[in-house]
Amino acid sequence: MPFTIDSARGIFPNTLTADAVPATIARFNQLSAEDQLAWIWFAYLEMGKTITIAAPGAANMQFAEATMNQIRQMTPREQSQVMCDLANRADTPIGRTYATWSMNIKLGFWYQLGQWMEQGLVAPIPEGYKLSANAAAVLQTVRTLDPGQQITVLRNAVVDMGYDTSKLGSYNRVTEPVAPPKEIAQRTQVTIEGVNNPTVLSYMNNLNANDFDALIQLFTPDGALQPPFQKPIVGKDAVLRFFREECQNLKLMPERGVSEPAADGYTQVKVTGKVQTPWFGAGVGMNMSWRFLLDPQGKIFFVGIDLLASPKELLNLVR
Ligand code: ECH
Ligand code: GLY
Ligand code: GLY
Ligand code: GLY
Repeated sequence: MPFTIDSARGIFPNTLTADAVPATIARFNQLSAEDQLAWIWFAYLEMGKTITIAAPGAANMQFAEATMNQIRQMTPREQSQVMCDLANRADTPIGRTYATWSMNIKLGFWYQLGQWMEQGLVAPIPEGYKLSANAAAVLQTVRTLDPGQQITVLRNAVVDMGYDTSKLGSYNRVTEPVAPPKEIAQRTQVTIEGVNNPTVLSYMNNLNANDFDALIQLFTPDGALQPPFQKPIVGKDAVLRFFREECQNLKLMPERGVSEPAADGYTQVKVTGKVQTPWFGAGVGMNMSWRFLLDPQGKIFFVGIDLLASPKELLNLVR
C-alpha cells in the first residue's frame, strides 16, 4: 500500500489552517477557573450582539435535565462552585456525569445555564468582575478572529471541561438520539467547480442528508477522518460513531476544488467551501477545506477537514 494514515495526512501541505484557534485555547487553558468562566461569559455576551445560538432540541436536553435541575436548586454559592469545579476538571459527581456526555449535550447544558444566568435563576458572573490582564488579552485576541474561529474556540473551551474521561474507567457515553436520514425528495445535491468525483459528491450529499449508513460505505475498512484540530479517527466503526454522535444537521456548501492522480492509482482531491453548524445556522459560515485521498476503487482512505486561516484560503488549491 503506497500510503499510511500518517503520510495521507500530509496531502496538500499548503493548506493554511486557522492556527489562531489552538493558540487561543492554549492561552485560555492557562487562566484560573474563575477567569475562564468570566472570560467565556464576556465572549458569549459579545458574540451574542452579532450571532444567535439556536436553542437545543428537547431530545438533546433530556439527558442533562436532572443535573441542570439539581444545579438550579442549589444556593448561588454552590452554583458558582459547580461551575468552577467543571472548569477545574475536578473529580466530583457532576464532573463525572458531564464527562460522559457527547459534545452537543455539553453545549446544551451550558446553553441552559447561560439562559438561567441571564434570568437570575443561576448565580451570574459577579457584576463588575475584573478579568486578569492575561484573560483580558485573550479576550482581545478572540475579537480579531472571524466568527467561525470564535465559535470553535468557544466550543473547545466547553468540551474540555469536566472530569477527565481517561480517568473514568469504563462508562456509558450519553449521546443524543440519531434522527432518521432525510427523505430522498428532501435531499439536495451539491456541485463543486472543478470536481465531479462521484465519491466526493456522495460524501457531501450523504452528510447533508444525515445518511450516515450510506456515508460510511464510501470509506475503506481502515479509512480515517480527521476533524479540525484533532487526531484522525481510524476505522469504519469509529468514524460511523463520530458521524452519528457529532455530525447531525450540518450543512456542507462546497464551492470549488481540484482532483489529481496520486501514487499507485490513488486520487487526491481538495475541496474548499463553507460549513454551517445547526447551533448557528446561516449566521456563521465557516471557511473549510476537505482533503480526500481515494484508493484505486474510489473509496475514502483518508479525509482531513480543516478550518481555514482566512477566506482567501478558499481560493488556494495548490499542492
Ligand atoms: C456561559 C458562562 C459560563 C461558562 C459557559 C457558558 C456557556 C457557553 C456556551 C457556548 C456555546 C457554544 C457553541 C458552539 C458551537 C460551535 C460549533 C462548531 C461546529 C463546527 C462544525 C464543523 C463540522 C465539520 C465537519 C465536516 C465534515 O465533512 C465531517 C465532519 C465534521 C456563557 C453560561 C461555558 C453556551 C454552541 C464550531 C466544522 C465539514 C468534521 C464534523
Ligand atoms: N494543514 C493541513 C496539513 O497539511 O496537514
Ligand atoms: N441547536 C443545535 C443542536 O441541537 O445541535
Ligand atoms: N464536530 C467535530 C469538529 O468539527 O471538530
